[in-house]
Amino acid sequence: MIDDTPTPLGPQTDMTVAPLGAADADAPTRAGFVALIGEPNAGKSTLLNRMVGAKISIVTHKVQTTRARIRGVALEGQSQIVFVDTPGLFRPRRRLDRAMVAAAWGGAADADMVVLLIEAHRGLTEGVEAILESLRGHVGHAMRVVLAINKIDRVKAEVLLALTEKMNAAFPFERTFMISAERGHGVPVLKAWLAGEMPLGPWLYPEDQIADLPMRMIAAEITREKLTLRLHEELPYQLTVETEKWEDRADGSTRIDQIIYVLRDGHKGIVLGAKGVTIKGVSTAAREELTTFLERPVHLFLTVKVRPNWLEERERYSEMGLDFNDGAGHDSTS
Ligand SMILES: Nc1nc2c(ncn2[C@@H]2O[C@H](COP(=O)(O)OP(=O)(O)OP(=O)(O)O)[C@@H](O)[C@H]2O)c(=O)[nH]1
Ligand SMILES: [Mg+2]
Repeated sequence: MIDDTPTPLGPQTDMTVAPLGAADADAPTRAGFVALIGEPNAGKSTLLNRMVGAKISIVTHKVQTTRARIRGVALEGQSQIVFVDTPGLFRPRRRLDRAMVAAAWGGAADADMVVLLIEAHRGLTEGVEAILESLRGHVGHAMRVVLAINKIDRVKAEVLLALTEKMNAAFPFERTFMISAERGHGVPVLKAWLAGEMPLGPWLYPEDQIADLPMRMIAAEITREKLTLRLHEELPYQLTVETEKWEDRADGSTRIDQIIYVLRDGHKGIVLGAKGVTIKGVSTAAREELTTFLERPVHLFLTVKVRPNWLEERERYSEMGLDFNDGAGHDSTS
């Protein structure tokens, strides 16, 4: 349920902007990119999905779920807002981590507006401080940054006011918004404000387009979400899913073949589970979601392949929508 109840706001907040309504039909169109950045688990993908009104980006309770930039398109009055979901920003260790963090900063650099999401109950963490440090280098160089304090359903109002002050003392945010991406609180206010800030210009996508990534990638992401939810510890971070074949059949159904790449034989056994119970659960859950998404019956065929070096293979990165070369280099936080 979307709840538009305004939440208490601190300094530099803006509740006065009303959504652009149908009455503005003669107003000039606006269109632009809004990058959602933040620590892993901040709720970026949840917010993207809510802004767009459909599940485009996968969500789990675990960190580092999103791996690449995912674009979702939202309309608000005469404005088209292209939200760019990004991987969480953290201290990268592996090539994959570095490529993910580079993709996130790339998304921010290319956007008309950056929304930094933080978690209300965690506040100004070391990870957030590291992000602010990187952002400081960009401010004044055309990067516009607003703060969205997310998960306000988890804290009391006093906590929010104190956190707003602390965050705005630490960084010159243009605005502060308080939201619950999951429940919808404050999201319409943020959306309306962003809509008014988008540059004047023609829309970038057709009116009915809500996502800008290939269906086969969305399908692979759905399966990866189900795997991540069922597998423990490091395993979700050591596998990748690719859609190998896609066949829209004459009978109105779709056959999708996917490969799950894992690093070791032992991982394959865990992904399959005793008597195949794990992979069956994953397959059923993914097929159900795909059927809803595609609005047609789906036959999903999953194969698990051991590929000890997939984390170092260029092709795997292009399949994920990441730049292999971005993963080269040393540890860094930005
Ligand atoms: N209580 C509460 N939980 C939320 C809210 N928004 C998101 N979550 C939960 O936070 C967890 C992480 O959400 P995601 O949207 O996957 O977070 P993310 O920032 O995309 O994470 P990465 O892709 O790992 O960087 C999920 O369990 C969400 O259900 C919120 O407003 N309130
Ligand atoms: Mg995400």
